[in-house]
Amino acid sequence: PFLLNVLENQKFLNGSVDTYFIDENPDLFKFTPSQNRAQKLLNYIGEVLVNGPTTPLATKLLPADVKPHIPTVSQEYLNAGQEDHPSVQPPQGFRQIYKEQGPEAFAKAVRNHKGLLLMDTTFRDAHQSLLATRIRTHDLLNISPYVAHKFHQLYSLENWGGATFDVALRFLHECPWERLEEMRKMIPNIPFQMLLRGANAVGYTNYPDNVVYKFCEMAVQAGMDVFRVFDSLNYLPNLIVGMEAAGKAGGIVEAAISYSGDVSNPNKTKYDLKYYLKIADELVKAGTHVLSIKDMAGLLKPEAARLLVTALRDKYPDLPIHIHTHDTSGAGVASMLACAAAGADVVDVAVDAMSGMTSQPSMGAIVASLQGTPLDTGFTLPVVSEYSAYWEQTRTLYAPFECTTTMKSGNADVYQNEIPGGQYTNLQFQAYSLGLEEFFEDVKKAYAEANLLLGDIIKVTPSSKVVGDLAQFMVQNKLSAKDVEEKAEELSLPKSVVEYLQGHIGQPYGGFPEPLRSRVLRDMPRIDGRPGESLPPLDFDKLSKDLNETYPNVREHDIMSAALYPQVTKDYLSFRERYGPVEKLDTRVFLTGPKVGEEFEVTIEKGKTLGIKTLAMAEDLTENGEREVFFELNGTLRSVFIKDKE
Ligand code: 3PY
Ligand code: ZN
Repeated sequence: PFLLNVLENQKFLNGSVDTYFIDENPDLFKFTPSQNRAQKLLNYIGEVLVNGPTTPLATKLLPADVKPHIPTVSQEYLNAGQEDHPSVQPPQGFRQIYKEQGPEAFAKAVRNHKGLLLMDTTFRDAHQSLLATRIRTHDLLNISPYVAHKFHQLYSLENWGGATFDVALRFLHECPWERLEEMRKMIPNIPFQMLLRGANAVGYTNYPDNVVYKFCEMAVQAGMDVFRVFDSLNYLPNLIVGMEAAGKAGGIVEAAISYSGDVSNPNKTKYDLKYYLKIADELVKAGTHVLSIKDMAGLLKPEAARLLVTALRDKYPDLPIHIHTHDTSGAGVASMLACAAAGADVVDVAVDAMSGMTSQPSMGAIVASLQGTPLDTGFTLPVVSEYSAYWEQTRTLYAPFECTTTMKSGNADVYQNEIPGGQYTNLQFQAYSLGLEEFFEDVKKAYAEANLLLGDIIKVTPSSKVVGDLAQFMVQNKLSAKDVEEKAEELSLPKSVVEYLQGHIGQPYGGFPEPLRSRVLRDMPRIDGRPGESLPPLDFDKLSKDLNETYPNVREHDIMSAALYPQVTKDYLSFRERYGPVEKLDTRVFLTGPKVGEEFEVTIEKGKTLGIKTLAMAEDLTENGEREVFFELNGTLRSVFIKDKE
């Protein structure tokens, strides 16, 4: 069916049009296809079949042709029949305590708990580190009932924030807010945790304060509970904005200190125990409910873990301590066991099939190691293994994004270069896809030099990008650290480096490097305090008006997405309008399309399932350069015309 736009025009419908109406409103007389979701999805599939993937695949590997086995929750649950609204409720978890009694009671319950608690990062950091953040809502929701029923003792499930927000919109063409709400429906009992980049929210740059506040408010409404708040320079004013935003929204505030250096090495003096204890003190004063150490590069060796956690435990006997790490060197399990022994309440793990290397240490390994001890996690290996088996199969759907195409093992060289997990994977990947395997070795060395040039800074999104950009610049231009220092005035350094030196992301501990800063900036403007302080508040009403003028069906969530990622969100809205709910497709079909002759189902809403069969593609193009693709949709013949871009 086709609709004339004019039939929706109020002026026209009121009859108050004059003779100029048609000339002044040519758009109203264009035909716009008003398609249903099924037809849009056929257009999407046709597009992928004719022109290839709509999201760039990172390697030549293709998604496996498997349908991951979803483990059974329980017989009782199956008997009740419904997967999305089971009448059999999952067991109670820590979320009930938080929702009924508030964040302080939650913190107390965590602290009083006897065994070691776990946060499962499988839904966020694990795939951010191993699969370029590409895991789709579809595959998360399939396993969600199992998680709710079998992992109800988790401290939390990390399933949002960090890079997931951006990647969902930009590459997966799906709404991060809907993902959150859908997971919440299926997992009512386990606290959800997100990574909030302080004043950068889930972006790469400082936002006006009102954006950060509203973002947190909406996140809590959509089902978020625990906010791990960090700042990429451990810059307190930025951290505090994030903490206040999360706290005001009613969330559980988990302020995180990003870990760098090595507190077990007396020669590494910049980030010593005193440094961490001082920040901890500030975060406690600022009212954090839980204290977190965020070891984003996996530098916290077992002995350092023992020293740091013991010191924090002694100083704050009543405060829950939660440790995050990456297993890049291979020492992750040992370190998390050391943290537990020293009195940490919670450590981060990823399910076995999604663990190791630049991801988190293995859940199964930690569970097994503590079984029968006073720190027993309460999980059993068969349950972990079933969960892991699902992810082992699911992971093969994401073969095009596998870090293991290039990364074959852990590497303890991370202690020398201090590259965060996700960035380590990215840099290696980049080097290999440029065909410059040795380039990665050079970049890693340059990364360490660039870090020292910039003053030995904390490195995590976005400060890690500053160091990474400088390192690549040095390798590409064959510059030593000394060259950069001496030629700083003539070099056109990466934008991120210049902006960092201007103070755009905050103030580094120990100050900016001199004379480098003055040489680079000369008379350029500098920001001395908190960057967000000088940004005018975002006008949400105006943004809403602008979006509604161009896009139909704009929702409140889309407006917030646009506040954070203006262009990415506009592209997403256009895509959604054209291709419908692509997040409902199976991952292989979404990425590379079905095979000709293949039959598959898509459930677009509860009780509404489409049966689709791809019949054929026309050999010849039409006069307009379009290719006809034939389908059977619920038994009826349909076809779509797709512009062939070849
Ligand atoms: C992120 O900011 O996304 C991170 O995971 C930092 O470690
Ligand atoms: Zn991490």
